Amino acid sequence: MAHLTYRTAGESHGRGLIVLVEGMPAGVTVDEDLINVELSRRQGGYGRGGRMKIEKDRVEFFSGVRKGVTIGSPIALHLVNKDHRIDSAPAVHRPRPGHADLAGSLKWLTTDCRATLERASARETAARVAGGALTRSLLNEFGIDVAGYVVSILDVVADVPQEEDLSALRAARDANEAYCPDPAAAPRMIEAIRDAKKAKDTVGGVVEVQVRGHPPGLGSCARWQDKLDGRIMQAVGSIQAFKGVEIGLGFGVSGRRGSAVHDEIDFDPSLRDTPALGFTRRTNNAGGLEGGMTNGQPIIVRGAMKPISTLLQGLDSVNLETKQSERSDYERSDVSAVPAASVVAENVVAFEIARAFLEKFGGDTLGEVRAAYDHFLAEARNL
Ligand code: EPS
Repeated sequence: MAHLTYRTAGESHGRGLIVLVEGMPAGVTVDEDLINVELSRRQGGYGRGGRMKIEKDRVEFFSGVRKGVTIGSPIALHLVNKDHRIDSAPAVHRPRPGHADLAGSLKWLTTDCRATLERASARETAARVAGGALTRSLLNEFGIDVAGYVVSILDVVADVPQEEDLSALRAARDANEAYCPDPAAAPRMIEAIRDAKKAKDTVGGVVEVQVRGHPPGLGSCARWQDKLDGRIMQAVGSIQAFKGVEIGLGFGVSGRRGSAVHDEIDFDPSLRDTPALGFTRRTNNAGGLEGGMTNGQPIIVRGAMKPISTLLQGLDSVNLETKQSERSDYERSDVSAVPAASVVAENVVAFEIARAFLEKFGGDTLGEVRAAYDHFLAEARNL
């Protein structure tokens, strides 16, 4: 039986994008609308450029699904690029500092950065969102909820209320183009993006993802490769333009004593039927992960995105053909894609949760997965 994995293919201005998801059990009813909603959220958010008026991302299933239900075979999803012109797009000789342009051109031994930038482009994140959103159909079967949102743009920082469930947070997030659940911060974030655009500049920010409703024991401390915190960090840290990932208190753990970091444990027998099996914590500085495993508390992950490296004003660079100093090339681009990146982060984290869930409870069919899950919970409640 295959482990849950996915891989993507496609260039920014090639024919389209493909994501191949292997290891989904048979019998999962696929919520195609959910995938398309996530794809269109990813295309939106304040700060996007002209490209998003051209594309209208909708997923097309090539394989693995029959009558809307998974059949256990590899699932290939396809997204079309309307702006398909990779063969006629101009060469790029002046690498943008911060972009993959220079490093990739040196790696692939070319002076034309287009060979690199076409694949390095954040267009690829549409495929990652499609793959992650597909696994939400499985997570939803088990009441596992995931939400991503923006917590800061430039120096505007949101105050995010910690709620019992994620629906209020999601509703507040969806009410503005900054994808920020703090209604006071959202307009100031939009202003920061607008000001950057006027200055022919770009801005980055921080996104956060929360997971609720998952059981304890996902991931493992037994092998470094299986540590779920490490996997989540790779998933988020590999999103285009991300430079930092934190779980829970993150870097904040280093500046406090242990007594102010570790989340003290209580037990409430009336909560035995909840995902945390009755164990409660007074704080959640661990962000739901200890020893590379879920501890039953909400998972909280943050990722920092740098400002987009394509600046209308350009930056000092070198022409790779002549080696003369010149300003970097400008291509049509976004001023900020932080709101969009919150959608990407949400769905790549969802994928890692689904992967860890199937490693613990996996089977060929949804029924077998459910039986393993129910069995585990029954045993755990009897501890
Ligand atoms: C991107 C540059 C822009 C963005 C693009 C990512 O595209 P273009 O160069 O065609 O104007 O719009 O993002 C997407 C296409 C997408 O779907 O997110 C880049 O250089 O990374």
